[in-house]
Amino acid sequence: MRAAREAAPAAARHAALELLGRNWTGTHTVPAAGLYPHQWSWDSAFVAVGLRHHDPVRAQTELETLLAAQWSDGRVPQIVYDPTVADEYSPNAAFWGSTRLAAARGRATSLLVQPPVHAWAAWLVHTADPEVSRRRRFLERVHPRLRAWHEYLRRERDRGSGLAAVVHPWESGTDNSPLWDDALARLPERPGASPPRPDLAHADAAERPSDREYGRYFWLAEHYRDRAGDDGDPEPPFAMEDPAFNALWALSEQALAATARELGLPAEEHERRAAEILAALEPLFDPVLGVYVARDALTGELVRRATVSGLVPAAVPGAHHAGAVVAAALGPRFLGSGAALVPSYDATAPDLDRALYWRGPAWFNTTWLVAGALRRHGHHDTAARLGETMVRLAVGQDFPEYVDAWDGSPHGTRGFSWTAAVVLDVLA
Ligand code: 2M8
Repeated sequence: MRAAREAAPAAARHAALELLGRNWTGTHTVPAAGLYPHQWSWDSAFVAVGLRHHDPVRAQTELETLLAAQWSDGRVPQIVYDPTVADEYSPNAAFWGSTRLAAARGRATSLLVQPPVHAWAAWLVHTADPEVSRRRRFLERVHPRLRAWHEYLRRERDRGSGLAAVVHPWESGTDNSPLWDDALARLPERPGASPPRPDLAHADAAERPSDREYGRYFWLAEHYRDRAGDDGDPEPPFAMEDPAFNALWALSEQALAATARELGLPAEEHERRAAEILAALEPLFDPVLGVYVARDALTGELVRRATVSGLVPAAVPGAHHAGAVVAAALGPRFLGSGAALVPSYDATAPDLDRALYWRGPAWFNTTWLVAGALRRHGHHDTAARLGETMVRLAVGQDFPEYVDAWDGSPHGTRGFSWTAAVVLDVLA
């Protein structure tokens, strides 16, 4: 009996490691073969966090590979294109043309960014095996790059509020979140043919953003590309302050403080910056919804919708309204709706879609972040239940990209790397 109980986690671990092994290219892990065949920024950070328990050197390499593609202005690109992979993802490297830009230092990358989880991931990777980390001088090597990345955000993306704005929905990582609907509706429809959609060969169209959304994504991407990714545009067409992006930035500043202490460098600057980001997040707290919401940096308007992004600040030590957010996570809009995992969007919203990407389904990385927040606030049983459910739904269904939050049925692509990484962390 005892052996049978122990065999299940071992088998789950084995399956997760096996998948991550298949998605490993020798230098980095692809989010999923087929749908996402290159290196993605925040995916790699989650992969490193899961992998650190089993292969700390590979976890370090994952982050080092990504950071090697950092631009001279400090940005860490959303996608690092693998030149050996056939042209099956859109937009492709040629679309962005980064290799013609001096700042990209010859690398084929997207011009956009993704949530700044890397300093936090690097710190977690270090703590999993400090000896091997010190021997490889891992933190010494990544620290200057991580600092430059945060400098980029502060210098180029803070429009005066103390928060970093995303200039494209892809930068939030929650591409078609309802938080972006109104801002996207202001953009022109893209004229001409609809953009290429190779993603639809790998996932059901009903579970991916629509052609209309893709038209606007491409319009925005072209706009940014035609300015060579210059953030100096006084009137950008899209600039949104996302609660999860900024909460994760604060968490990463806290991790940079810990990293600086480990390296014998001054840490106060990072502690102060983390506190400043948390303070700047305060106006985004919505007392009625009990969650943080997004703000349109162009109009100053709050987008009063409850999404999983608005729960993420509760995962950051020192977040001011963490208690209220935890209550909201347990309430009818999220887990109190009877959901097995944390839905990406308000369960009481009339436009919730249980199968559509970031408009309802549960994702493993965000559920894991919320589970961490629940544990931090004493809800150990609920956090443990979420962990068990994540392992069961991931391993039993070939590591889906996302699932129906209520019945657990799989959606999106399968063999998805961060789903496996989260499983490894839950089982560690
Ligand atoms: C999804 O986003 C990409 C664009 O970056 C796409 O839809 O093609 C998002 O879920 C994002 O958070 C994730 O990093 C990426 C790769 O897994 O896929």
